[in-house]
Amino acid sequence: MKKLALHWQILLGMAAGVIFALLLSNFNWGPGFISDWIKPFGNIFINALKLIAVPLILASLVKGISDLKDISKLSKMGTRTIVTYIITTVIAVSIGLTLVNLVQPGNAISEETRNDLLTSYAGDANTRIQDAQRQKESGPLQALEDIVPSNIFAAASDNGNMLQVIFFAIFFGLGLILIPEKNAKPVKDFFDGFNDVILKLIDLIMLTAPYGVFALLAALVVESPSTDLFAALAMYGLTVIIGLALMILFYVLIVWIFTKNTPAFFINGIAPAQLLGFSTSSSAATLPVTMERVEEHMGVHKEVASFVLPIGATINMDGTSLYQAVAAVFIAQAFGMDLSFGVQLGIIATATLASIGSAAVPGAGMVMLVIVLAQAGIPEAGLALIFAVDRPLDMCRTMVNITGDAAVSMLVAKSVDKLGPPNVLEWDDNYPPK
Ligand code: DAS
Repeated sequence: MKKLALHWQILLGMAAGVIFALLLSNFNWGPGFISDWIKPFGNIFINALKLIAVPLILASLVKGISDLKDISKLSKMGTRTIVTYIITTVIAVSIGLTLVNLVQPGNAISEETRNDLLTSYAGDANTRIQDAQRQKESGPLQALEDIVPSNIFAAASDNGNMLQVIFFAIFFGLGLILIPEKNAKPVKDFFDGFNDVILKLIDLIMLTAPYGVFALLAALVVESPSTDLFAALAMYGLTVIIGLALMILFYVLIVWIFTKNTPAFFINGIAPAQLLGFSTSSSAATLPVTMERVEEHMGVHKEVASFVLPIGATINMDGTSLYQAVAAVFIAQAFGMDLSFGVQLGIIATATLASIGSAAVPGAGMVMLVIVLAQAGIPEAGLALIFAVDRPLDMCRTMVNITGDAAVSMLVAKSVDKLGPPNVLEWDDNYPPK
């Protein structure tokens, strides 16, 4: 039988987890059996993802920063590309934060279920909540002071100091840019290789995802039999999807305004890449199709597309950053934490950085969410809530990541006069006609 694509396996794992737990709940040994013999596999899956977060930050940020050197060297196109990417990402995170504060999906959880959550995740939750309270009581610049680690190994070991690891990675990357090229090359080659290894590890971890989500959902059903948790998860998923849809609308509008290409033209142009991104959950796997669509059907000159899109596939993940903002605040709401405005501003910074650091492979955005939670003092235990339903959202946010890259490539092409006349669908080989 042809092997089922991974995302169908994961969706099956989710459904099987719920059905298995519901069936077992009819026998009174069900909850105990699942907690003792099934739930640990869900925790192993989560631990493996958390394990990979710090190495992923180091690898992708050091590589990303050192690659920036070549990019900014590439004259104004490089700077324009990076500035536009960062602007669209901050807009995405802001839309996510606005929506999750308006919809308040986490508050659909009853007090009783919230207490269940706090009890079953007591260790991590209480520590995080106390940390967050302590942070509130400390001085105005405490958050700034906490960014600079006094010991990188201590920072890397305590998941609570992700910004310290990010700070070190950026600092190290800058140092790498400033030393002579011949000395930097072996270090850059090391981090390129290190990055490849980490991406392979994410692939391997994601192979266990169907079993991990089976265990997570089975545990979720027996531990919080209340339907309000599932209602809250549904509201959370809906909030992410509404935010992602708003991002697509945003891209259609900016392309229409700045390049005169109509919404119909833009969507027809990018749709095949969107569908591939949706089904693979990987911007990297879709990149060749995104490039073909943008060059052959949306009028972007090859010189611009071959520069802007590969960068976008790795550092521009607007869908992911929006999802991370919604997920972080949802978990805080689920644990009854009201995040201060300052902490939410911090989420804009960490979600933007986390999406830049996220690799263009399935599940990467979920791994980097650990950073956003840790920095905001939100219990990582909440990951068990949303990891179980992550894959369908990964498919949607990857589609948005790709659409954002295509939109920015058209804006950049327009700004360097390398965009064909608007709304011309098919290009012959001697494009551009001048
Ligand atoms: N799946 C990632 C991508 O390829 C996005 C994510 O994991 O959030 O864009």
